[in-house]
Amino acid sequence: MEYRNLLFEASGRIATITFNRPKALNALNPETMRDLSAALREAAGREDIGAVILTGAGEKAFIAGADISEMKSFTPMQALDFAQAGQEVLSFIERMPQPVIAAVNGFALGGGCETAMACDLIVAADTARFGQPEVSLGIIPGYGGTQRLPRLVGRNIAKELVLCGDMISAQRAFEIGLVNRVVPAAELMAAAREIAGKILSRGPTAVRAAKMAMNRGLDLDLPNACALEASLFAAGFSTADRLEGITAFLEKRKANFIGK
Ligand code: DAK
Repeated sequence: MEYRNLLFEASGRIATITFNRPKALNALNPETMRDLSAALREAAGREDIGAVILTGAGEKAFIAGADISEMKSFTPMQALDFAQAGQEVLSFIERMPQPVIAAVNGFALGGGCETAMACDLIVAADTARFGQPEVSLGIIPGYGGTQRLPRLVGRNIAKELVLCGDMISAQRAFEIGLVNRVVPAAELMAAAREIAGKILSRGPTAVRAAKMAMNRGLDLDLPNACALEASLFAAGFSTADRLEGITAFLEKRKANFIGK
């Protein structure tokens, strides 16, 4: 499928979705959010895709936030549509079966930082900058930034970022636990693909269930989260991959997973 504001490329079981409005630093407008929703659903529905990488076109930005110029003229109903559609897309990233890796190549601000935070892992170029600058515009984060950021980095660090609205370096983002890895900019996509490749070599049904257990479990209290884990653990014993993985270990050979 063709997208107006995104590039979609699949190779080696990895789909790469590239935000492609470099002149506006890949800012998110309603059309881009519609594209993103469709592209993620395309990836989720394809059996030949086992992992997704999100990145930004150009060297400057992953996503510099929601499109400020388009937001200026929103009516309250358009703002509501934009909010609901965006929140739905980001929670779809958390619900979709494949792992999603954000390869942050530059500014990840506002909605850009929020998009990265909805992903399963974040790899950042050493030149990347993160931030929730909404309060400088007189608004608050609207794509889950006030909720996902404290869950990722803790309440006080999140408050400093959201209330002061300053940008932080990739290195600082790594130190506070916002990103998994910082790599030289030229090695960003290779690093993201390497992590995706490692995940793809593991049991696909187990990877899917583990993502679900962690993402859904974080919204539950511990006893219910552990009950969810136990159910998913038990369901794993109906898969061919479970038998193959354990048999391969005992036979001292590499497992040949089929994703069933
Ligand atoms: N929107 C639209 N255009 C943007 C943009 C943005 N967020 N960020 C940059 N651009 C455009 C600039 O206007 C400029 O366009 P031209 O003048 O060339 O036409 C071009 O990209 C290059 O930007 P600069 O010339 O400013 O480049 P610099 O290197 O000097 O500065 C910068 C880069 C990233 C520091 C700066 O552009 C900047 O501060 N940008 C704004 C960053 C920002 O505040 N982002 C947060 C946006 S608010 C909600 C859901 C979500 C949200 C809110 C509500 N609901 C559900 C209700 C999210 C809100 C946000 O994300």
